[in-house]
Amino acid sequence: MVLPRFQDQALWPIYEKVAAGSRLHREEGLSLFHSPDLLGVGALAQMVRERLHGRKAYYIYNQHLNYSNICVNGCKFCAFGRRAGEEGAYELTLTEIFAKVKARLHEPITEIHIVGGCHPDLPFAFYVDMLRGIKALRPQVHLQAFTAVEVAHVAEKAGVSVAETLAALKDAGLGSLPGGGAEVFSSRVRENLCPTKLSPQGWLEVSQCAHRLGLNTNATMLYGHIETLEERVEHLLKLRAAQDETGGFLTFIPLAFHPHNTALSSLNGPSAVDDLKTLAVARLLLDNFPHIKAFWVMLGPKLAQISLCFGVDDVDGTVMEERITHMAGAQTPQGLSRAQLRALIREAGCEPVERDTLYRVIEP
Ligand code: V47
Repeated sequence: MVLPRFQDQALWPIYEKVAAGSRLHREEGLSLFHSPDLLGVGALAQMVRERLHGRKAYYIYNQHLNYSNICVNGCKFCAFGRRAGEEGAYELTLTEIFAKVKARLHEPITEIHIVGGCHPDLPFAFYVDMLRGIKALRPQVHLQAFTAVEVAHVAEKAGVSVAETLAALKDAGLGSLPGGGAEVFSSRVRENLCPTKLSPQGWLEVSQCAHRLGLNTNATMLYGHIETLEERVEHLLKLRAAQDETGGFLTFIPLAFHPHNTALSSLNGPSAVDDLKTLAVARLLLDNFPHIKAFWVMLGPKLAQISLCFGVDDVDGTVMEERITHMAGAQTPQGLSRAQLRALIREAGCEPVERDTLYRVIEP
């Protein structure tokens, strides 16, 4: 076996543990974040990525659908959310939502990713009817819908438990939950940026409740704003502990903060080195997560491509219409074609594999 070369000699003890398949701890997570040796950290993450997935890199043919941006939370990092009645607030009707689905029925979409805000007064039936109606139009599609924050909000408004809410949504066609709304599990950060949002404990409870009902979920971390590296490591360790208990997380997606049009517009957002290191450290600490995704819409296709050499095995999908990141200043395209995704992956020395939401292989 060829030994990696490290500029940072402090990486050697971590290498020994990664080679042995041993679990890394808090201090090792911090050493990785603090290491100046980006390529060394990336090489460690690649050892894990290649052990799990070889040269495979996944993508999906998906459609994003943001049904409303009206939200009671008013998070400082968000350029998408609006209060009801505020300029720029929107709310699609069921007819408009179904029209967006109908407009792309000719495409081989396998997943519709549905996210909105915490709307103050949409009735429970709206969410159920939306899922049922989309399923009637596209029976085979997987609906990855509503973050844990939205689910808790809908449950509270309807006066029913989270378990009952998830069961009703599952009955209407819900297939899994996207990973949004986790932000950073730090009370210091949340008191400052999103004091009224569902707590970290609440976010984890909804996710674990979904797992117990047989629904997979994803997990995210919004980084590159006011959080510390210690708080990032804490976030990853909390996710890892939750996954040890219920095992239903499929993918972890670090979300690179985009400051434009937000209350934090004086910040710069993360650097490319920070993006790559965060993905690599996530691959190393989250030893019980099958997949690490680089969401190309936030990172840009070029950095998402490079990230395939830093522990990442998934670049998300075709997308086609994305509002959350673009309203916060993303300069990336609205979508990528299947051919573009495959070329991007192949050029990074990986084998492109089209997947469905549950990572079953699709032959294109
Ligand atoms: O919950 C909000 C984040 C999330 C900003 O599960 C921001 O596969 C950056 O969760 N800059 C929504 N991020 C997106 C999301 C997601 C995306 C792609 C795939 C998956 C998945 C999940 O975006 C929000 C919030 O955490 N966000 N504002 C911003 N200014």
